[in-house]
Amino acid sequence: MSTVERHLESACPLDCPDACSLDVTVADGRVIAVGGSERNPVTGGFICAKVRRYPEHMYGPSRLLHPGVRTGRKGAGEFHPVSWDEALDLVARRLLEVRDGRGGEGILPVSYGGSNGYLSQDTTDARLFHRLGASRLLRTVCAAPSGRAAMGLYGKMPGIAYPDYAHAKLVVVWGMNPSVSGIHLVPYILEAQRRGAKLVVVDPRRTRLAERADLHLAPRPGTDLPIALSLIRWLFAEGRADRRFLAEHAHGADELARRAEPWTFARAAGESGVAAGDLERFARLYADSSPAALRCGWGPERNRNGGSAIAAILALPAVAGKFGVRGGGYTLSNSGAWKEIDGLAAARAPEPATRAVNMNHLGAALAERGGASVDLLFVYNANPLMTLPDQERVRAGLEREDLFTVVFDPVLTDTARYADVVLPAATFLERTELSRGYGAFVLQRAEAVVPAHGEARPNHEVFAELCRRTGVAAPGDPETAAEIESALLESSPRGGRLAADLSRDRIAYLPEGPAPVPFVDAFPRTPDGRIHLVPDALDAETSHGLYHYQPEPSGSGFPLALISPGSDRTISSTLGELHRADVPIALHPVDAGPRGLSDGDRVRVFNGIGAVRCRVRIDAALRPGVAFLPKGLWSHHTESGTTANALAPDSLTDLAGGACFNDARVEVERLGRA
Ligand SMILES: Nc1nc2c(c(=O)[nH]1)N[C@H]1C(S)=C(S)[C@@H](COP(=O)(O)OP(=O)(O)OC[C@H]3O[C@@H](n4cnc5c(=O)[nH]c(N)nc54)[C@H](O)[C@@H]3O)O[C@H]1N2
Ligand SMILES: Nc1nc2c(c(=O)[nH]1)N[C@H]1C(S)=C(S)[C@@H](COP(=O)(O)OP(=O)(O)OC[C@H]3O[C@@H](n4cnc5c(=O)[nH]c(N)nc54)[C@H](O)[C@@H]3O)O[C@H]1N2
Ligand code: SF4
Ligand SMILES: [Mo]
Repeated sequence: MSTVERHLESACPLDCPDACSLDVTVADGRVIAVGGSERNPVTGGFICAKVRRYPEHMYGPSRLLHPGVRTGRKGAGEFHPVSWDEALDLVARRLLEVRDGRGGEGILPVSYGGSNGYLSQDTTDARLFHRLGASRLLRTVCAAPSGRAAMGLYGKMPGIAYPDYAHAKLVVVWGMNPSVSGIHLVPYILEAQRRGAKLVVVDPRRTRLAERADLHLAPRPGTDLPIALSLIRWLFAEGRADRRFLAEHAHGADELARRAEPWTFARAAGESGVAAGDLERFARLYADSSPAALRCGWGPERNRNGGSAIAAILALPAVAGKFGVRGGGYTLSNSGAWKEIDGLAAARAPEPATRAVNMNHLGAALAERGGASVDLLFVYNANPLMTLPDQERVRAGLEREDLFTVVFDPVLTDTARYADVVLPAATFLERTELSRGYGAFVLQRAEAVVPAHGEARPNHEVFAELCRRTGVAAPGDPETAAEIESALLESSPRGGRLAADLSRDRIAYLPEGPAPVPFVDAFPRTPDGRIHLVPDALDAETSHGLYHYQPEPSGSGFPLALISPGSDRTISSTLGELHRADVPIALHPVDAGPRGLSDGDRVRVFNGIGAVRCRVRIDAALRPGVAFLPKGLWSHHTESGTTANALAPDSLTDLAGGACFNDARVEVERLGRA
C-alpha cells in the first residue's frame, strides 16, 4: 500500500522571537517532518534543529495520551488512566472545594510561554481562574525587566526589523546569542558583515558571533549597567550626544547624563573586568557608525541590575542619535508591537483584585501555610520545577501531600511527575492557533494538520469545559476556536483588516508594515510620543532609583558566577525530553586547574541553596570566573536530577520582579568515579 505524503502549512507558536512559517509533511494522519516555508519572509525556508524534531515530541514515549490520576508517590510519575469526564469532574470538584473553603486565592494557576499562541493562553483559562477569584500569577521569569524598561523609555515602540540589519554599518549584539536563540537574525548580520559592517559582541562567553566580531567585550555577568553608562557618559562629555535629536524627541537627557557622570571608562572597567581601552574603542565605533543596529538580548536582564541595565542599553541609540535611518536603533522583544489585540477583553475575563504571586517565588508561595496557603496548583504551558529559581524549594512544595496539583501538558514533564491529575494537551500541529512573532513582525493563523494523538485536547476546549463544570461559564462567552479568534481580532481597531489578511494569506503585519523604520514609520508609543530616558515610574519602582548599580549579589560568598543561558538544544525546557545525553558544566581552564579538574571529571556544584552533580567540560571560550550550565535541562540531564535552577536564588531584579538566574554564585569540587 503506498502512502500519500501531503505538505500542509502551519506556523510555529513556541516562545521564540522568530515565528517561523512551517511546511509540515503528513502521511497516514501523522506528522512525519517539519521544515520552514517561505510565507514568513524571515523564515526563509529553514527552522531550528529543535522544532525539526517535533514529530518525535508528538509520538515519542513521553507523550501523554490519556488523562491520569496519581497512583504512586509524588514525583514518581505513576498514573492510572481515567476518562476525560472523570478527570474534569475531579478537577472541577477540587477547584470548587478550595474556592468555597479556603477561598479562591487558594488556587494558583502557573503558566508561561509554553505555547505563545493567542488561543492557548489568556483566553478560557483566564476566564476560569479570574471568575473563580484565584490568585494571580506575575509572569516574571523572562523579559519582565526588559519589557518594563522598553515600556518606560519607548512605550514598546517596534524595533529594527531583522532584514534591516543587512543595512547597518555597525551591528552590536549585546547579551544575546542569536546562533541558538534567534537564528533568523544571523544571515542578516553576516550579510551586513559582507557589506563591510563592523560587529561588536558583549557577552561573558565567546559565542559563535563573538568569534566573528571585530570587538568582543567579555564582562563579568551583571555589569552591563556600568558599561552602558560609561558609553553614555563619554557621548555627553565628548560632545558626541545628538542634542538636536534629544531636544526634539526625548525627556530626561540631562538627568541621564548626571546619573552617568560617575562612570568613567576606568571605573566601568574596574566593575566589569573589560579593559578601559576596549570600552573607549566601543564608544568611538558606536559614535562614528551609522546606521548602527543594536540587538539587545535577555542576558543583561537576568541579574540584580537587569532593569537598569536594559534601560541604559536602550538609551544609547537615543543619546547617540542613531534613529531615523533604515538599520538604525535597537531591537528587543517586539511583543508589545501587537498590543492592539486585547486577549482578556476578548476572553471576557477581566482581572480580579486578588493576591498576586511572583512566579519567581513559587517555592516560597508553596511553603506558605494557613490563610496564605496554596491548596490547588494548576500548571499549564510551563514546566516550573525545571525553569523557575530555587528548584529545591519548588520541589518541596510539589511534594506537599496536602497540595492538589494539576499538570496539563503534551508530555510527561518533570513537573508533571508530581501531579495528582495529568491532562494531555494537544500540540500546536493538532489544533487551531493564532500567534504573533516578537522578533519577526508577523501575526499568523494555522489550523490543525493532523488529529490530536491519543486523547489530547486543546487548552481552550479544556478550560471552557472547566468553566462549565464549575458553573462560571456565562451565555455568549466565546468558546470555540473560531469564536475566540473572532473575539481576539475584533478587540483590535483594525480587526476586520487583520481577519481578511489572515484568511487570504494566513499572515498579517503591523499597521506600519513588515519593516518599520524607528522614527520614520514608527514612534514611541508613550503617552506623549516622546522617549523618556529617566521615566518617573521606573525611577520610583527601583529602590535606589533607575541606573543605580548593585556591585555583587548580596550574601553569596561563593567564588564562581554560574550563568545559564540557552544552548542549541534547550532554551526553555520544551523538547528537552528528546535529548538523553548528560549535560556538563563548563569551566574556564584557570578555574579548573586549581580545583584539580580535567575534562569529563565528575563534580559537585554547590552553594547555600542547592547542589548539582554532573560532569565538567573545560572551555576556554568562557570568561575566567564564570561557569556555564545551560537552561531548560530536564532531570535526566544530570546525575543528581537537579539543574542550574537549584543554584539560582529567588532574589528579584531591580525592576519588574524579574528572575536573577545569573546571580547564582557557586563552588565546584571534584567527585570520585561514579
Ligand atoms: N529556537 C528557539 N529560539 C528561542 C527560544 C526557543 O525556545 N527556541 N526561546 C526564546 C526565549 S524564551 C528567550 S528568553 C530567548 C533567550 O535568548 P538570549 O537573549 O540569547 O538569552 P540567553 O540565552 O539567556 O543569553 C544570551 C547571552 O547572554 C550572555 N550573558 C549571560 N549573562 C550576561 C550578562 O550579564 N551580560 C551580558 N552582556 N551577557 C550575558 C550569555 O552568555 C548568552 O550568550 O531565546 C528565545 N529564542
Ligand atoms: N536557570 C535558568 N532557568 C531559566 C532561564 C535562565 O536563563 N536560566 N530562563 C528562563 C526563560 S527565558 C524562560 S522563557 C522560561 C521558560 O519556562 P517555561 O515557560 O516553563 O517553558 P518550558 O520549559 O518550555 O515549558 C512549557 C511547557 O508547555 C508545554 N506546552 C506547549 N504547548 C502547550 C499547549 O498548547 N498546551 C499546554 N497545556 N502545554 C503546552 C510544553 O510541553 C512545556 O512542557 O524558563 C526560564 N528558566
Ligand atoms: S526558530 Fe523559533 S519560531 Fe522557528 S521553528 Fe524554531 S522555535 Fe519555532
Ligand atoms: Mo524566555
